[in-house]
Amino acid sequence: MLKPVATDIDALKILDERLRWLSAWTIHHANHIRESTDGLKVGGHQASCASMTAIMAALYFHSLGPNDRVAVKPHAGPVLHAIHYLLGSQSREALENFRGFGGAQSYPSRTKDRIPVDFSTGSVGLGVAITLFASLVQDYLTAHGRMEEKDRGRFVAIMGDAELDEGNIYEALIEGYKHDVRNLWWIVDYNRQSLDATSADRMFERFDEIFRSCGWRVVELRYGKKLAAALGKHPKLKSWFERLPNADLSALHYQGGAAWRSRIQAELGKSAASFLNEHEDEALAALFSDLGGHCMETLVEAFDAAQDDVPTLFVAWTIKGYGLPFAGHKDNHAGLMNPTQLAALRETMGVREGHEWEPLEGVGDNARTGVEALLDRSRIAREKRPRSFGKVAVPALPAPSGEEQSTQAAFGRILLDLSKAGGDLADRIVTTSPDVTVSTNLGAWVNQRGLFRRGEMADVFAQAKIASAQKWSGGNKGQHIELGIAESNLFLMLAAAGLSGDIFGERLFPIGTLYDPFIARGLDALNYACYQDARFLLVATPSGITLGPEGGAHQSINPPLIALGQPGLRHYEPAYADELAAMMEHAFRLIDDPNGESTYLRLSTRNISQIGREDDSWREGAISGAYWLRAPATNAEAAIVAMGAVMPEALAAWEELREDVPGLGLLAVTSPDLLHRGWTASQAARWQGERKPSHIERVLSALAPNAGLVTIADAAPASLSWLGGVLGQRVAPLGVEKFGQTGNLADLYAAYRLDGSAITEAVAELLLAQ
Ligand SMILES: Cc1ncc(C[n+]2csc(CCOP(=O)(O)OP(=O)(O)O)c2C)c(N)n1
Ligand SMILES: [Mg+2]
Repeated sequence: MLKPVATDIDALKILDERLRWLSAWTIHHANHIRESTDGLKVGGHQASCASMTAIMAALYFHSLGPNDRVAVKPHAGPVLHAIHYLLGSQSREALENFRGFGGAQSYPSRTKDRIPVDFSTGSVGLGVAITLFASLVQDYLTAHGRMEEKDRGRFVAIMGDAELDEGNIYEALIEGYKHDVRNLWWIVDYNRQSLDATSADRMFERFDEIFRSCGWRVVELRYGKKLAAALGKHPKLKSWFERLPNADLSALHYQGGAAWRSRIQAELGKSAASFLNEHEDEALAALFSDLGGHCMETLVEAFDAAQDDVPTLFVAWTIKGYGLPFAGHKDNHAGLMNPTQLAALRETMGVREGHEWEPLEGVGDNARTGVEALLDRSRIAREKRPRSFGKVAVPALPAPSGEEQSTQAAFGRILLDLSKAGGDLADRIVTTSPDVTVSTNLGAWVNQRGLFRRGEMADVFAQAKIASAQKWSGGNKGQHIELGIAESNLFLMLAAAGLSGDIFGERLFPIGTLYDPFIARGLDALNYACYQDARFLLVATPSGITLGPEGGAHQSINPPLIALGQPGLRHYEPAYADELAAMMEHAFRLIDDPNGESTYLRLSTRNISQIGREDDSWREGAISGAYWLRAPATNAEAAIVAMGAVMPEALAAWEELREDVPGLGLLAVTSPDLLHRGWTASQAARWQGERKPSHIERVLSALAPNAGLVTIADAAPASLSWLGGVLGQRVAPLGVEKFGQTGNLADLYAAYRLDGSAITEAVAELLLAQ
């Protein structure tokens, strides 16, 4: 914590102006000065930036310590870049190329920006909530002795007021309350404008109540010092001001001093005469613009006063577009100043034409020393930390034994065995689940490793000697973070824990479990986690219509297609327990590999007979996405291509057909996702002169060029049907295209054509059609 000296406030005010100028100029440059080759609007949000330059100056140049981490409102990205430009950690070149290829990103990006971005933002609400889960991860690491108390930081989210409409914020708030989260500051840029218009008055103060009831301290920063003093002297004026609806307030800010005067005259008459006489129009506009979020003294005082660890919501009143010609206009969200307006702003900022990029241009000699000193002190807090990988040894994971197993049960066994064997990896695993811990087979692991709680949580049922297979006690050393049923929180938890190597320098191996269909519930948060390159293992089970009696609401159909289109996440779908063990081992390695990624395992509750193996040759193929479970004869006319839980049907059909269709192959697909990626990468490489056939091309070239493929998966058939495009082979796709329903496996597989006879018929048709 940097203690302010009197001159710091002046320096901070100067830096506030610099940020307003540089953010506006960066956006202006990209739109009006940089040559456009495609005629597309470049865009940017000058008004949203101007709204919070004071807040960000107070934070970055005064309040933040080296261990604090911030999620910045996405459309204030240019302010963050301007901060780093002033600190010397952002280049002019990157700013000149704002929103251009390889330039500063439109919205702060951990992976794409060269400046230290603690959390990427873009999809509003998610950046806010991830700070809460990051704070929970910090508590976890300190409780586990992986981090020292003195290295703890605060997690700050700077958000727009309309961002408060995102439901995921309240899901996080509820979860946070249960876990007694702390060290959080959420700062609302309360400009009462969203994208489309001004925001609804009826929510005023309701947000405060919601947060307070979840244990937060709410600090309202409504007035700057000058406005507070002026209104303090005029109680009638104050209550008039406080009753102004959002839209009226914004309109007055836009219209300026004369409009304030005539409105006050009309509504307060004589009682406001002396006040109005004391102020010229311009002074009136300036006075009413002195809201808390623009007043440096107010901000610094408020931040200094909140130094304990109580989670705090600051509601900082602001004007959208503060200091810009479209301040307060309801349409200003994507508004851009025209060159004349920009030139006028430049003049008022004391910036000479041609010197627009000079960091401290227009700052007088007297003030410069103080500003430079403040920048120097702030610099240490904001360095980009190297990412941390490759430090954890991942042991071989043996497959659980058993003639018949489901992949879901095998998952639980593998984790249990790992827990019993102990070691660094086991100690760094943190599991989490939105109220489906037991039903996704994490129970045995939790029995071993316990729930994570700050403070002890006794297992009341166990103490009362009530028989239960599941221990449910928690404490500081527990390794399972139990969440309420909110899948979005699961993915944010995985994102935060999956960034622990980057944020805290301590790698965790987060494993999250949920039912496969409910991935869709948290999809944007999942994408958000992947976009930041968070590393985790997602285990989705049960899946497909194979779930049987649970029925259509719980039977997933399209997650393999989701995974096919999701960068940063690799999908594996094992049929057998030994495949699963290999995949989990690989997934752990990928978590701790600089070039790795996260893994999604789609598992099933179906018990199936395990396969006898002659050797380990299947393993490499299984990790690469497919292997021949039954090798085809050279130039075979047909193959069955199957994935996951329907493998027994595929094997049975293969047995039945092998005499009639000599050389018939059975390909076990373990990852359509990896096969597709390999295929397209190899195509792209052709144009770079290094064409090597991809795994799936090599595998399928064992068949005749015009061979027929019967593809089958308990999922959307498009997961596998594209395989025909690889070598131009013909395809008969089987899979689930309609909503599922209750039933036993035989009935469901027959009705949805996932059974042996569907495969036999499809093979016959392909052969006949030749
Ligand atoms: C999930 C999501 N939905 C929609 C958007 C598009 N969007 C970007 S900013 C914005 C309005 C933001 O208003 P507010 O949070 O008050 O920020 P301000 O610009 O007023 O500071 C919207 C709808 C988005 N980025 N993310
Ligand atoms: Mg707003």
